[in-house]
Amino acid sequence: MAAGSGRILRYILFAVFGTAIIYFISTSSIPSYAQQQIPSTGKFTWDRTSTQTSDGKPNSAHDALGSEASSSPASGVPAASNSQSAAPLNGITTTESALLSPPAPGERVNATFVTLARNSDLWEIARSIRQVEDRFNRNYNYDWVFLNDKPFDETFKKVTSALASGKTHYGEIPTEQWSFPSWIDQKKAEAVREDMRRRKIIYGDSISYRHMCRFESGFFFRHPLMLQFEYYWRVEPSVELFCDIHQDPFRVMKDNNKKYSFVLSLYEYVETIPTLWDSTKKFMKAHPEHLAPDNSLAFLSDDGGETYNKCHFWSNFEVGNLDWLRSKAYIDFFESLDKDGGFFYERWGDAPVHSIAASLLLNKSEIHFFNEIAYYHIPFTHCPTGDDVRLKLRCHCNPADNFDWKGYSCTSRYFDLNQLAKPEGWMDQV
Ligand SMILES: Nc1nc2c(ncn2[C@@H]2O[C@H](COP(=O)(O)OP(=O)(O)O)[C@@H](O)[C@H]2O)c(=O)[nH]1
Ligand SMILES: *[C@@H]1O[C@H](CO)[C@@H](O)[C@H](O)[C@H]1NC(C)=O
Ligand SMILES: *[C@@H]1O[C@H](CO)[C@@H](O)[C@H](O)[C@H]1NC(C)=O
Ligand SMILES: [Mg+2]
Repeated sequence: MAAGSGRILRYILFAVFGTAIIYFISTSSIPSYAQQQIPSTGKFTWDRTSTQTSDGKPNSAHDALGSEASSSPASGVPAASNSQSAAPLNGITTTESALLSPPAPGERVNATFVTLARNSDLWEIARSIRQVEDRFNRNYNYDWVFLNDKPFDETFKKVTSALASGKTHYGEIPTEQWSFPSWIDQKKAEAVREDMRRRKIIYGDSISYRHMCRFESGFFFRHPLMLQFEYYWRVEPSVELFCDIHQDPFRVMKDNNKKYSFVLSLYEYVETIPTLWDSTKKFMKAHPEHLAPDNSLAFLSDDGGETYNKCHFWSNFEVGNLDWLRSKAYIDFFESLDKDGGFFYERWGDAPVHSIAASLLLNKSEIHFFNEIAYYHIPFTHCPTGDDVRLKLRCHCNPADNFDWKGYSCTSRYFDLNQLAKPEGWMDQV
């Protein structure tokens, strides 16, 4: 007994002492410049930022399809509840983030980040948002659209709104865009999944992965929340950015008339798309009017279009033009593929679908490679070739990890096809 209460006493003393130390550290470590910046009105800088994040433009489109018109808990009252809950934490106040990281000059493009995610992806997408913000968006404050086949929960909205510097929007996906179309034979689709499960094909037995790929192929750009934008940048959970981004990628796209862009390219896993090229050829025959005169067919095929070489741009990173995806050419392509059923009878990914579309429907000059955006999505890294670039942009990727010039990348092909000079030093990385 005596020994037990002695231990309890020690715990209490330790806790009190520890709390005192933490209090001392937290109060004494506020830099003096930060204290000077605390507005005397008692308003904190995050009151302003959370006002921005509470919801998107009050637009009737937000109410459609169960998308959350107001991301703040007090629905319909923009600017309200988020800031109230953000009471100053025990003497820790935000420094004036706008002063530390002032808005970049120049006009913003009509653009947004877009993320498809589940509530359970919260902490993985939080990492991605933080990196995108630190490396770029904290000076640009572009909006961020989150889409989900289920309603986002309050925690997801609270955390992501706090991390994003622009307005955040949360939307639900209509059921018909996340389910089997009427013409799909469910028994046949089930047999395919069972077969792919036995053959251990990645995501081969997953229904939700197929809905995801179909949604990213044909619907995300038509969601009501996306209609108000012209350009998008897709961000997935657990991606990394290794360099500062000094040039607004949306601006690069717009000013140079680019419609689609990539940082990594590779060969697709053929088991997932055995008949995708047959469907593509059918489309090309039916719609020759949609093929761009100066297209990149040679990126996709080594024999003038007879067979597909499996090259595709990796679509977990994309900066692209939404109006192009909403064009008749793209929609006709998607609908033609969708009717053929390969999203369910095989496991067509949105990466080859977007890539084939970009290569056939766009002129070569409309597809852009962002060398200066250093990026990682498991298991591949794009680390910019060129020592100068990496130092100037304060990159922290290891150039030896760069995938661009390795044998399984298609990026060399893209350079050759477009007669672009490869960055100096590429030969050392082959
Ligand atoms: N809402 C929702 N998002 C999903 C689902 N499955 C995947 N995603 C999202 O779709 C994207 C691709 O999924 P991911 O698991 O990263 O696939 P991978 O990159 O091909 O391995 C990510 O942004 C995921 O958060 C799902 O069932 N529901
Ligand atoms: C942004 O682009 C969308 C789609 O093209 C368009 O409908 C909208 O009017 C544009 N908004 C502004 C402010 O230009
Ligand atoms: C591609 O370029 C040609 C001229 O070479 C032009 O007529 C055509 O409109 C362009 N197509 C697209 C999709 O931009
Ligand atoms: Mg992913």
